[in-house]
Amino acid sequence: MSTVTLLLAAQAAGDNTFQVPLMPPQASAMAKQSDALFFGIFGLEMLIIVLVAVLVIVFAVRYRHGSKHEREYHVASKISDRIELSWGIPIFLIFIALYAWAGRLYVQMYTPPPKGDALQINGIAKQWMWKFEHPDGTREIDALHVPVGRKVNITVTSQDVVHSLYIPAFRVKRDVLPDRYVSLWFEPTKAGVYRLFCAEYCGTNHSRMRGLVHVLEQAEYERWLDGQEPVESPAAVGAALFRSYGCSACHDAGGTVHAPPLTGLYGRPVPLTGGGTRIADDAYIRDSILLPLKDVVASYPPVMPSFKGLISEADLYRLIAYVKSLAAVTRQPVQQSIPPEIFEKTRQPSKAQQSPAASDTSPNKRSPAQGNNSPNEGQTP
Ligand code: HEC
Ligand SMILES: [Cu+2]
Repeated sequence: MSTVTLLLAAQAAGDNTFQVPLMPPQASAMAKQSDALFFGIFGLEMLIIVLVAVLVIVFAVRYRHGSKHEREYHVASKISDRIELSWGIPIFLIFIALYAWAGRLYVQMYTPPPKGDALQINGIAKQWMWKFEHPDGTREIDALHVPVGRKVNITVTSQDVVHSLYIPAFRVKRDVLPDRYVSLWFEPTKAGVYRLFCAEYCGTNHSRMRGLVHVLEQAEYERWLDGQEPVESPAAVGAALFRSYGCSACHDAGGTVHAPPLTGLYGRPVPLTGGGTRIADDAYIRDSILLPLKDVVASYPPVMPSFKGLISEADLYRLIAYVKSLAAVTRQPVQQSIPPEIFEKTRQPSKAQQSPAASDTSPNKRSPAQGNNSPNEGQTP
């Protein structure tokens, strides 16, 4: 009941922009573009349908049985070729243009904005609810509060079957799969309350797997956050989990097992056993924990146990938040973790190449040797 009242109130609230009947409101930057494409294609198709229908009717009447219209007339083949080409080529070009337009929009829709640009929300779908967690750890179920005019990126996974996160007013939808992080982004342009659905049949109560997105003014959003029960930051909870799951026994300095230190890991390329690298993003860290044998860090033994089935999706987000927070920790100057002979090599080239290598904040490639615990790591010069 309250849902309906909220939505009605939102619709009544001084909203005087034109709204196409039967369409959800346009409440994101993407909505206008998506609708323009939709109506562009729809309009063109309507034109063609009407043209064909009119010709069918006209010809059916004109050349009906018994009518005296000329039927033997033939156009010279040269002219008829020209007629064919003169409608065929433009139609072809128009459809290619539509394809390019749609392709551009698709890429835009599914390329998340740069990390620093967007409010990062973590989501978990399960039968039959949506859970969201804000960067400060505030959690909500079947509701999502976001500020207006700011990009929002939701990283989401499923705890059980395939679901699909769908917010019609923002014209965004993304399938949510178990064992995988997908992201969905949008930029709300209008304060209000909008519906959120699961758009993939996922079991008995699929039709109830829905919620409301509350788009608030920035100040109101902050007030809302302040009004929520205070929670520990995800990174702090993650740090405690890192100890309780026994990760620290291997990964912290002084561990008995030869395991890579996770400080400064996030966002860097990791060299892998068997060649190749992977950027240490959320998905990589998640895989490292659940499928440690998938990508083994170069020059480390594949001894990390899999935690598949042992750690909940919610705790995984917190462990990742903890690893992420370690990236901000000041690292030892890079040269200290590079064995002397390799460090000498990096020093020899021109000054231009030397300076990024010497700075500990630059996103240096983690060379295999660097990931290795060199004898003088952790010592001060
Ligand atoms: C038995 C020791 C051990 C335990 C326990 C362990 N790890 Fe590991 N971990 C390793 C080793 C060894 C590697 C490097 C080889 C590999 O990639 O599998 C590694 C690799 C990783 C990586 C990739 C590091 C990089 O530099 O790319 C991450 C992230 C990671 N572990 C996180 C965790 C987390 C989180 C836990 C606890 C839930 C954990 N590990 C528990 C030994 C361990
Ligand atoms: Cu669902």
